Amino acid sequence: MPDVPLIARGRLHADRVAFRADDGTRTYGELLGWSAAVASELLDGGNDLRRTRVALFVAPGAGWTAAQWGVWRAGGIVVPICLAATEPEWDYALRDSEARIVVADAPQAARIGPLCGRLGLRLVVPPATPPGGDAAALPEVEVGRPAMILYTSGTTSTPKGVVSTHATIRAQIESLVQAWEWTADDRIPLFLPLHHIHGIINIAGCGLWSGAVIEPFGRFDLPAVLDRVRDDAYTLFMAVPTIYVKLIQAIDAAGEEDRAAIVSAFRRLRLMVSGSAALPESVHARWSELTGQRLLERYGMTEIGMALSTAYRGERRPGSVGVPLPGVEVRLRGEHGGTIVAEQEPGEIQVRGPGVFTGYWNRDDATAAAFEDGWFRTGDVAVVERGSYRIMGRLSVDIIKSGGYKLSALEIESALLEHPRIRECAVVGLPDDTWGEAVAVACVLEDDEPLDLHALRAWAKGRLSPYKVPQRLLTVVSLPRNAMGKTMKPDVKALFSVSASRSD
Ligand code: MLC
Ligand code: AMP
Repeated sequence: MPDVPLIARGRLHADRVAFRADDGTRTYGELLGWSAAVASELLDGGNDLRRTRVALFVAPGAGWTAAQWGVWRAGGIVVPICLAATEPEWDYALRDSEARIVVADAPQAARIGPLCGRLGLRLVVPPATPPGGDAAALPEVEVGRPAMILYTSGTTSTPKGVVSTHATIRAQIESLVQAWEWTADDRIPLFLPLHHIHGIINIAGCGLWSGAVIEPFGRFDLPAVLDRVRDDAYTLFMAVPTIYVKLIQAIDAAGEEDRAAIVSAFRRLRLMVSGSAALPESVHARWSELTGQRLLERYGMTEIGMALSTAYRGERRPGSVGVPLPGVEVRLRGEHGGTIVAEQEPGEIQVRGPGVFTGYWNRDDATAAAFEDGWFRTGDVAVVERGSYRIMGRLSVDIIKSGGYKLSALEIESALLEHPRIRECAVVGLPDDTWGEAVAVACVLEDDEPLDLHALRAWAKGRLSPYKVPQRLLTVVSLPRNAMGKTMKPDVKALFSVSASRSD
């Protein structure tokens, strides 16, 4: 019986440790038994889930993978859910994906249970440890079957579900395993969330494919991660630029002895990678000066996996995201059509290859609009500079990247407009040394009373994930609009710099 690719790979490493955590280790063999038990429970006497959407509401770790593999082995589609999101956001993802089942560990089940009840969804709480015993017969799952739906915010006011198949996932993983020379001797920390590809594909997916050891953290716990780095627990480290900024701050603040131990431990890693947002050249330079590590920078997107990477063996120029990864085709498209061939001429990055997603869930129009002659339109603009790509920015002003999370200004605006005192608002991303961009909102109020940022944040945290909540607030008499009445976002950004220089 053919297995889904990642599970077939797991069988090659059955006796090796897959996850190491405070509460012990789990081998690949245990993951196989555990996931078979999850699959049996999901099937509940049936023989194939036949693409049923199963939402995953499980803390990062071996239990998460057992659940993911269990859904796959039962023939379902995994919909990973952001644990830090709010109930309205969970409600949206569950309804939009037309999920029928939610798999949750016991602590998460207590949080999502009431919503499952209201939506009439089956809640499955798998065993907390790998059980013994026989599993039911499992269906044959073809590699072209949809495997995962990831929600991504973008140029629409509601997130879209990005559908990938087992074949897409295999292609995304194989490309990275080859380019970055993953082996079964690798050990990597996993502190990024498991509802985005950075954590799911680049870290967990590649690690499990290779038979490596993954060390999960519930969140980015900086002191705990640094302790394990000092223990030489890892060979690889993958993070977003904000995390490197936070690590630099921690190292700069450490006493001399600690600092020497930390930097020499980082120096011993075989590879450190940055991605999901632009790595400032100053951070690249400072990290290299401190640890001797030249960060490998790569560029990717939920819809395509990773597309560009600087060299594992070779040059890693600050500001550059390198060249296409194995199996990925990249072209730059000019403003007026036509493929750009000249260096230094900007164009939209378009991508083609087996790692590209199959479409947005239930959004044929959005899917059609996202492709041009079979090439996926990323909406990111780049130039080629001395043979490698440099990202210049995005075509849409409504997309913000904060700490590696992609946020939609439109989605945040629509939530903020529900505030009883906000008549109009415009959300923009402002340059920020730690977060890359910080969410800022300019508001026109219903009355003349001041609106306090802390109060607005507290209110918004009931509606939006914490990382979407504005960090800056400006109240204005009117928003800058063009003759068509459309808000002019560059002018909104300028309002914040005027107000900052006034308060200097
Ligand atoms: C946390 N906070 C943020 C934030 N993360 N604010 C803005 N932007 C963010 N990204 C806020 C919290 O709400 C909290 O506010 C305060 O900061 C401290 O929270 P924290 O939880 O202690 O922060 P920390 O753990 O340090 O989180 C930072 C982070 C996290 C960088 C670890 O944001 C993160 O995991 N980012 C990575 C997301 C990711 O995986 N992106 C990849 C997408 S895939 P308060 O008010 O409570 O004090 C993709 C494709 C590709 O992009 O190419 O990879
Ligand atoms: P997401 O849609 O969450 O998968 O985020 C993908 C987006 O992150 C891309 O479209 C880029 O805008 C951005 N991104 C990812 N990696 C990089 C990078 N190395 N440099 C600049 N932007 C990046």
